[in-house]
Formats: sequence, C-alpha cells, structure tokens
Amino acid sequence: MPQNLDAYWMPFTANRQFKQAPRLISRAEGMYFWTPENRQVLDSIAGLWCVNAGHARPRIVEAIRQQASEMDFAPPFNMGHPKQFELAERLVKLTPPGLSKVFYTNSGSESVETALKMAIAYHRARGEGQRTRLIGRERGYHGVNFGGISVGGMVANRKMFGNLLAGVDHIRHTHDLARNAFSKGQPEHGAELADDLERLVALHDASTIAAVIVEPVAGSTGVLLPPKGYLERLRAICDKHGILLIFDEVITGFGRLGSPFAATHFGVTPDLMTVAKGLTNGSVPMGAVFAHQKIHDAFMNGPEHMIEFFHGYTYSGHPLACAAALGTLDTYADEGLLTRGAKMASTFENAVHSLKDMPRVVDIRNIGLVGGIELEPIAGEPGKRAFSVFLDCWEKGLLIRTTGDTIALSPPLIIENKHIDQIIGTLSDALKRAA
Ligand code: PXG
Repeated sequence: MPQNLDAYWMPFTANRQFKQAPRLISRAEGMYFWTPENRQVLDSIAGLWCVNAGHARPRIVEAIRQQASEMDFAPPFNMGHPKQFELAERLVKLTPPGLSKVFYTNSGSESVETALKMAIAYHRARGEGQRTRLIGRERGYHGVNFGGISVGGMVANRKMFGNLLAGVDHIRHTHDLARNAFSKGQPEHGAELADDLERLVALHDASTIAAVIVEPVAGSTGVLLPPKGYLERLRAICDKHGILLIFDEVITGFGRLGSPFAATHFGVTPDLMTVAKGLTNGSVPMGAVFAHQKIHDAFMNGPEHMIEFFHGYTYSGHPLACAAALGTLDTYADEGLLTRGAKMASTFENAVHSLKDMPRVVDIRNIGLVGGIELEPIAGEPGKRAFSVFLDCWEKGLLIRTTGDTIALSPPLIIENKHIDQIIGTLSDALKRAA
C-alpha cells in the first residue's frame, strides 16, 4: 500500500471518499485483476470498455517490449516509421467500404476533436466554409475536451465549464423507458427521433451545418441503444442535406457488439469514425479517426509542398502504440475476437435479463457484450444506489461500472460461461442488499 495518497488528484473520482477507503489494483491477467493483497477481482467492464482481448495478452506484451528496445520515439511530422503504415493498412481492411484513411491520435477525446475539425475543414476545402455548425445529441458522451463536451450532452460534464464551443446544437436522445423498457437488443420504438435533425435543419438551415456526431450505442450515459431504423434514418437525413455523419465508436469499435464496428453491425456507414480503447486493447494510449476517401481527397488540393491539414499530436502514431495495436490485431485475429461477441450475445442477453425481477430494477438493456441495468434512484440521492452496488461487488470480487443509477457491463470478449455466472450471481446478491 502506498504511504501517502494526497498528491494524486484522481480523474472522474470522488477523491475524498476514495482516499478514506482506497481500492487499489496492481496486477491483471485474462479476465481478472488482483489487488496488492492478492485478492482476485473479476473484470466485467474490460478495464474501462477497452481491454477487449483480456489483460496481459502475450502477443501485445511482446510487441511493446520489442518496440521499446528497437525505437522508443519517432517524430510524427515530416517523418514516418514502418509500423504506422502497416497498422493503417491493416485497419482499413476492417472498416466499412470507403473509410479508407486513418489519422492517429492518443485518446478518444482527441479522436473526437480531430473528427470535428476535419468535418469543418472539409467543407471549407470544398468551398462551403459557411458549414461550421456541429450537432450532437442529448446524453451523448464524446470525451472531455472542449469540442467533445460541447457536442456532448451530459450535464455534469458541461455545466462547470462556461460557454463551450459556439455554434453547437443537439438532437434529442433516444432513451424511452415508457415505450421500450426491458427490450432485448435494439428497441422497437423511436426511429422517428432521428427526424429531430430536420427540426434543427429548419431552424439553422442545412447550409450552416457541418456534421452530426452520435455514439451508435451510447455507453457512458447508461447503455442507450439505437431504436430499430434510427441510424438508417439519421444517415438518410444527413445525405439529403449534405451533412457529414460522425460515429463515435470509441466503445463500440473492435468487437464490442459482435462485429468489428457498430457501423458494420448496423450496416450504416458514417463519413468519419472515431476509435480508441480497443485499438490497443487498452495497453498503450492510442486513438484514431477513420475518414472517408472523399474527405481526405478534398484536402489534397493546394501546392504539393504545403501541409494539407494543420493538425496532429507529438505522439500521433507513437511507435509503442503502433506496436501494441499490431499485437492487438494479431490477438483479435488469432482468436476470432472481433466476432466472438456475436456467439456469446444470446447467453449474455439471457443472463442479464435474468435480473429483471431483482428489487429496484427499472430496465435492462443489452447488445453484443454490453449490458445495462437501470435502478430506481434513492429519492434525492441520484447515483447512490448504483454506487452502493458497485462497492458491494468490489468487496465480493467483481468490478462493475456505474453511471448515474445504471450499472454497465462490458466484459472482455474472451468471457466464458463461468464468468457470466459469477457476474450475475454476485450482482444479484448485491442488488438484493441494495434494495
Ligand atoms: N467517446 C466515447 C463514445 C467514449 O465512450 C470517449 C469518447 C473519450 O475517450 P478517452 O480515451 O479520451 O477517455 C469515450 C470514453 C464509462 C466511461 O464509464 C467511458 C469512457 C470514459 C470514461 C468512463 O462508461 N469513454
């Protein structure tokens, strides 16, 4: 145990509460974490929606080890190293047709900023520089940088930070307990909510709108699934008005739904797609934006000696991250993990829905290897009931994630039936105690 916990200001954490009763983990392998005291904890959230192949996978560990000794860093501007190109080539074999260019970042938040800037600059490059407006969605989560919280729709993430980006608006969220509670997979009702984009077009005029950004399945805001037909309709409205569609696939990318991406799962192709997390199996920070060929090509206009897109990070395409991503893709391919979620989905679905009659459960939602269990809040103390379930599970050797009063499950894609049984058993005991 460390001597002093004072100096570290922890992110998205109740610091004072944590430091009174710290929860430390110091080792991980496969489906499990271990505490410094060697207590085993089952990881039902893939770290934080990122360790899709499970922890400490040998091909990833070895790739990082080798790269660290071969070349630690390479300047990303004006210079390249082979793994950046190899990785991009392999990635675009997995993306939907057309999404054939890869831009590297270091996180989901940076991917979002990059995609928003690409969208605005793309329109300008084609002579439609008045298209600057960005549209997000209520309850959206797109990371924590200024662009991302501006298009995002989580009140707590926005209200402390002033005026945010100008020229942003939001379509309505799709969460509808009255009509869709306890849906298995995509809910029946709500495709028409995509028409809310037409309302914003009528208000602002399409000629001012650059792009719409949504999570195909929202994770952080409590596992919200797209109603049947919703994404298709959003795509059609964007096409009608020349608006770019951005899918934020930071959690849905790399097999979470049982397909490589949500775009492939739902058969709806965006113009830009943001990823991070599962790209390196969470092992080294890395994100990326997949851009449609037409977006990339619009930038390739000016004199050939000129930089085409004034954007990038010191660590874009970092050698360790590229090596980790290549090891990750090898692991996914070796074990068929990008589609394994589809095989496990119905077992997982039945397991999470078996909690339906537990006390205070008001909804259960699922898709692929994602589950959401929404609880009735304690009056006047939102989030407290779910957090008490989180603490209880931790004591009993299970790591879950809560957001508001929704419990989110997103296990590593290597999960077996015995792990599902343990998750459901521990959770149902904790739910009974939290009633
Ligand atoms: N977009 C989406 C859709 C995300 O889920 C980000 C962007 C930002 O990624 P970075 O790498 O900058 O954190 C995310 C991150 C949760 C939880 O509990 C989810 C995220 C982050 C923290 C907590 O669901 N997703």
